Amino acid sequence: MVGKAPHENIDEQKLSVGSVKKKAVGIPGVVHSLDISFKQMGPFRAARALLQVNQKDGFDCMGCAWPESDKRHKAEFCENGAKAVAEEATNRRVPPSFFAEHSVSELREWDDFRLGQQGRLTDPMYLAEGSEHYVPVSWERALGILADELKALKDPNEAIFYTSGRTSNEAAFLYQLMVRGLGTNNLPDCSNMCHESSGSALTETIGIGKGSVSLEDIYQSELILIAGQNPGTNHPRMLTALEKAKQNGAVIVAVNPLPEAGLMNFKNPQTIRGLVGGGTDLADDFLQIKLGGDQALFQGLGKFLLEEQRRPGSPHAGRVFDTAFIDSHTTGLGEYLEQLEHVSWAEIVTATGLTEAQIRATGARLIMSKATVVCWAMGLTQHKHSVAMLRDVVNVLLLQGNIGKPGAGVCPVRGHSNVQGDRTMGIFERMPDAFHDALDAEFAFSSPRPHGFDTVAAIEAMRDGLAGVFLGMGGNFVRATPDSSVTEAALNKLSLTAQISTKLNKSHLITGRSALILPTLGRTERDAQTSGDQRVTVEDSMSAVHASRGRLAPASDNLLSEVAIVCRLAQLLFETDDGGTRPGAPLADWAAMAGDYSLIRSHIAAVVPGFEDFEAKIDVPGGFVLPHGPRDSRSFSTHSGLAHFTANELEYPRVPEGRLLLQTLRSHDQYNTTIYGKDDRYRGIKNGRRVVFVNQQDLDSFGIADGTMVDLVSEWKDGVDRRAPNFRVVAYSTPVGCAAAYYPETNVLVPLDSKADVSGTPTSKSVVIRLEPVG
Ligand SMILES: Nc1nc2c(c(=O)[nH]1)N[C@H]1C(S)=C(S)[C@@H](COP(=O)(O)OP(=O)(O)OC[C@H]3O[C@@H](n4cnc5c(=O)[nH]c(N)nc54)[C@H](O)[C@@H]3O)O[C@H]1N2
Ligand SMILES: Nc1nc2c(c(=O)[nH]1)N[C@H]1C(S)=C(S)[C@@H](COP(=O)(O)OP(=O)(O)OC[C@H]3O[C@@H](n4cnc5c(=O)[nH]c(N)nc54)[C@H](O)[C@@H]3O)O[C@H]1N2
Ligand SMILES: [Mo]
Repeated sequence: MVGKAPHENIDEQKLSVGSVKKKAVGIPGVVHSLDISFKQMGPFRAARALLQVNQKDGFDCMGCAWPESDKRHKAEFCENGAKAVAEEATNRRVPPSFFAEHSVSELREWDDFRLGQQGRLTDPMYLAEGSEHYVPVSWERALGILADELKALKDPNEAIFYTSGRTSNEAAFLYQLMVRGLGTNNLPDCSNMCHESSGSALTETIGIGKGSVSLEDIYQSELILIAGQNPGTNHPRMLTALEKAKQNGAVIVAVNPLPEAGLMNFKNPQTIRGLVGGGTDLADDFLQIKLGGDQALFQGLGKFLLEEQRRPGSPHAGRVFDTAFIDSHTTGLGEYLEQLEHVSWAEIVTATGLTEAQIRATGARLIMSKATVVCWAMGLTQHKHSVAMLRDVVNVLLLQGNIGKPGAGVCPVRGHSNVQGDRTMGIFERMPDAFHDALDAEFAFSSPRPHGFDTVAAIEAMRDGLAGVFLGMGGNFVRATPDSSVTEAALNKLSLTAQISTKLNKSHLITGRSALILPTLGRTERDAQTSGDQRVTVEDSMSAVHASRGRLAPASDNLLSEVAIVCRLAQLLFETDDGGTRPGAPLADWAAMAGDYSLIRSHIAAVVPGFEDFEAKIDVPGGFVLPHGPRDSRSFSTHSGLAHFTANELEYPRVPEGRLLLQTLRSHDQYNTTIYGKDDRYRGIKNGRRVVFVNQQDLDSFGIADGTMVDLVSEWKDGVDRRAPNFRVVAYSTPVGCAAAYYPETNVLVPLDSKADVSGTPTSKSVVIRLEPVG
């Protein structure tokens, strides 16, 4: 049975705005996801696919990086997980005849939704210089073209190797080995745009860039702060964990500019009460914070704790801080407290838009809690001062010893299902020396040590004519990155762009002078190699590594696995005609590894700490948890061996008169640049995506009515007006001065050099804009 794809782009004429929902999931969620599943897969394939999601012998859901609980439901059901599966396991196909029919210029006019809806790519395709149509090529020819272009570069640093976070550990490990074998560390990844700020802040302060909590900690926590995250849409299975925490007595505080439905009330689709009853109220308090105000909030919380620790009449005087923990495990308290003394409540109130009383009340909750977790996602990582903001989150947790004890810790909730694992495997433009040393020893070569380009630096290099070839291991680089016009022009300058992809997207259409599409297996599909069917592994947000095995028939007979593509390319790059290894190249048996992924895992075991006995450990259902010093033994591998308090000057965005601060975020019907549908059910939007959410008070002061069509124009210090045309204004509950609109339509507004200090992450959650009524 072959599904039908829609013929049209999203028709914004049909856009309608209804009421905002206060409850997440329940029956509407189940109905909506089954509807999408049946349209894409048909009922039989849908049932087969959905029954294997996150089961111990099934595949890992590519919907998000939230961990699986030990007691899995027969269908670990999540509305958006089901949509992610449907998107990959669809019956729709993009065969070579599709490209004969449609030129690249024509396809460039299609929106992201319509492109993605066409279905799965089936054959390797080549777009020759000057040509308007992709034509089918053999794998041999496709990989030959790519290898020849790479070999022709004057310097390996003219090649850029992007990775999106769906890639398995096995493919990621071989990919970085190939890239380093070629002689460069140019390994930008989606993480540069995502949780890089978390990694930077956590590595500096606690010695490891990963979260310190397990699911059990969430269940046992007494207080959970959820800041800058919309789990109802982006991590729906997290709501089940929060519901359980709540049943165990946890208090939940939501910190967000928007009253997100999932944070307010959850109707668990796994339970009858959830489906037909009133659901569970999750957030006890909602702090409707201004965009970028979180550093001020956490400084305010620190200040309150300090005041209570010192206030003579306070019932908690002298007992607020965990002095035993502070004395034995931390350094830098003095400078931090001095900073808190200097910051004023007035400034904290201005920066947050909250009242002092609200902040003190949250501080009082901290004092009452013996075990506190802070969870966050993009709302905290995509600002100019995100790293400082997250250091201040760590400060507050350290004051009360909330790291490395049951029910407490830092919980950066990752996005892509294996983004954390890809980092562990070496997808990073600046891996530590210890990793390079181990890699060199295992493969008898010298990996390059100078740091490579991150995502923004890669775009700058392309723009400045310093790059020649781009290879994407998954993802949709041109749409995910900031400053769309600049990035598109930068890619056009290359000699070749090649994409290893499952689905058609804009990155296949905005290309270098020539381009390749290398279609690959998805995670739901059987991966048969010479030694038999293969499994791969992934690491979730809580450092648990486990196996994933696809069982559905591949979308086409002409797909190669990501591992096979890398191995075949590496053979062309590194092997001599008689099968030997070129001088200086890594010593590795690429053909054997492609035939049997357990050989890759034995190399990983030798290179990456924590993966000893890798193969045996993934035979255990549910896999194993990687070591984490702060979580396991309160040991901190910072240069001092202690956890670091840091003194950070208070920053917050300042927006000129008549302007708004825009955050770019996800609707309920999208997965990053993949658009599943046209609705954002919880926020009341139907049949359209070009909407901008603005506070009524701002609209009144601008004299703009709800429903008006406007252009969004971003203002930046370079004086360039970046414009996203034709958005419908929606009056919405958001703090005064703060607006919201969907990504990737708004990426054109994010200036390339507007990025976070230290981490380099584009500031996708703080873009200064003005509204210009159309016509
Ligand atoms: N269905 C689905 N699931 C996904 C994804 C998807 O696109 N669709 N994407 C995956 C990926 S890669 C990622 S990284 C995650 C993203 O998960 P999220 O981070 O939840 O995604 P966003 O939609 O960017 O939402 C940001 C949230 O932070 C709030 N926010 C914005 N700015 C601020 C701020 O300054 N302060 C505070 N306190 N809050 C703020 C917004 O109002 C919003 O609720 O989800 C992953 N899972
Ligand atoms: N303005 C703005 N920009 C942002 C963000 C934001 O909040 N605002 N968020 C940022 C974040 S958090 C992230 S993570 C990035 C996401 O950036 P990316 O990871 O680059 O984008 P995706 O949309 O997830 O990539 C989708 C494509 O991946 C391919 N794909 C899917 N599955 C597989 C697979 O199994 N293998 C392979 N090889 N390919 C596959 C498909 O072809 C699909 O079209 O975007 C960032 N950009
Ligand atoms: Mo992400």
